[in-house]
Amino acid sequence: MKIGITCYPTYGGSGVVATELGIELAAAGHQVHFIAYSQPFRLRGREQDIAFHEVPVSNYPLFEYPPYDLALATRMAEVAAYYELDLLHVHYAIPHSISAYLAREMLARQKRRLPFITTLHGTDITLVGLDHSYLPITRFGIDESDGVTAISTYLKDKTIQEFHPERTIHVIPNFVNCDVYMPLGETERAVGRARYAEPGEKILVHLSNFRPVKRTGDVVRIFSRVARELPARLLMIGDGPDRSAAEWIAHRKGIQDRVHFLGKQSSVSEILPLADLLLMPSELESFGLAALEAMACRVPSIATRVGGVPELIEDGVSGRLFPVGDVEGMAGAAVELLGDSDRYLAMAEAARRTAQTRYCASKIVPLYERFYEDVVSGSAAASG
Ligand code: GMT
Repeated sequence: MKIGITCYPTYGGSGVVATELGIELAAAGHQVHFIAYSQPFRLRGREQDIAFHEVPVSNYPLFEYPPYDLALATRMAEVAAYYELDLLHVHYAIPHSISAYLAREMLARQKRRLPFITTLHGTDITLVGLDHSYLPITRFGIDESDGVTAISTYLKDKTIQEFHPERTIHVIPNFVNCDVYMPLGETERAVGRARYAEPGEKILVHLSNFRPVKRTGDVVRIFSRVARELPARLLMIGDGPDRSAAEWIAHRKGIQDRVHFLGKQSSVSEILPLADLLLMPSELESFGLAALEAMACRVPSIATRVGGVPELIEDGVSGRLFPVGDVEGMAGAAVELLGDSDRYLAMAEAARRTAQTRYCASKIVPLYERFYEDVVSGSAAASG
């Protein structure tokens, strides 16, 4: 198939899922065309058989707000016509589903068919979509899509509850390539860990776009309590608006030499398996992709019991879950787990097993392929 994919190409889970999906689809023999304002950051070096089409947005002085969604619609229609795309798959409803709708209508005038699928990821529904100025158009984008998927049952239910869409929403969970995200051998792991920690020190990791919803301040506070009990380091991967606040907390607590802010990393699969635990104390996660990537590397998470996270992590089995803001609880659980090697190993194994048996790319990507075929053939359930 010839598939166009649009996503937010910068740091963020929806862009990561879209990019990894494009990579998997290309590996399965499909022709993949990314259409976005910049090259998706995880694509670098892995772009074989994948085309990238940049969306130029002209900034005419009259435009106080350059109309990206219109430029995107134009580029989508062009790319679809020039490369004879079978369908468009857009990640994150706003504004991508609306641009795809416009592109589909433009092509319909040329008697060309361009169905589009919208995948809902999280704040497109729970935050941005619920904003009164975006709610009606988000619902319109969902209902006009030829197929809609959500990355967790939580998000599907939330969408139905808040938007009452006419369109059926299919759950296709996020996935991880278990051959890329995997535990390292003992020697390789020891060599990698030595870059960040002394022998005998534990390594905790956090991976996000450092937005308020991720509660990166809690990450540092949890770590600060853990570091009082045992020798440990914290790796902070990513960047975003709350990074400097997190750095400030680390300094204020006097643990700045134990907290390593690594910034945006394109190869997180090389860093995650070096860690012992991942911290994800988010206010809300519709899925929690960072936790899944860590689980595939045999790294369990200490996380919050929010959104779709309990679908991914079974508390006490493949990780630990706590209420939002329960810094003490999360720190206590981390210390307990890191001090009990039998329990830790059982949990780490369960985490990897969950990733392999339920969320491996080889299991999930065929669900997308089947859905694409249904949508292209017009047999996907239209409304529900
Ligand atoms: O943060 C967002 O809401 C946007 C999105 C993104 O682009 O980073 O994240 C969401 O999608 C990820 C990938 O499907 C999920 O793993 C995240 O849980 C989800 N974030 C939230 O729901 C807050």
